[in-house]
Amino acid sequence: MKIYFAGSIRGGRQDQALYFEIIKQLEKFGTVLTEHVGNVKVVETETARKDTDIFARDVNWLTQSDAVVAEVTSPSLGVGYEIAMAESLGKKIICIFRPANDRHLSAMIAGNPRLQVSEYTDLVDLDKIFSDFFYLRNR
Ligand code: 6IA
Repeated sequence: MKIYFAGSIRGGRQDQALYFEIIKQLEKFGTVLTEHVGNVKVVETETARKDTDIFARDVNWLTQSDAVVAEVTSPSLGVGYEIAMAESLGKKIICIFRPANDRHLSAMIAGNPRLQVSEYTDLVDLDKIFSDFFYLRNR
């Protein structure tokens, strides 16, 4: 199972430590192609790469992936774009979101009946959400 994990980069890195933990959890279910999303140094290490190379590499990985897991709590243009592209490619997709009073998920994600959006508060919730997504939905 090749998993494409999408999380905010230029949209804001406030959840980076959480992404790192989510990626570790996802590794129980398959190979995560996009480990850099959880890397504390992604902004420094990736600045040497050209945006055109980043885009081409990510689209290639997205195309190869079997499933896309998108953390959508921090709004990110790149993550939204990846979700739409994954939908067009017919990928298995789950969006995970941490609700809060001052946070509202975009209607373009929350209102799409073809997307599974799962709300969570912590990593313990994600364990069950991911098990259901990767195991139950395959049967
Ligand atoms: O719009 P955003 O930057 O928040 O988009 C984040 C999403 O786009 C992630 O899910 C990644 O898959 C992808 N992405 C955006 N930027 C990069 C990147 N380097 N390297 C790999 N994937 C990326 C950008 C580094 C830059 C801040 C210097």
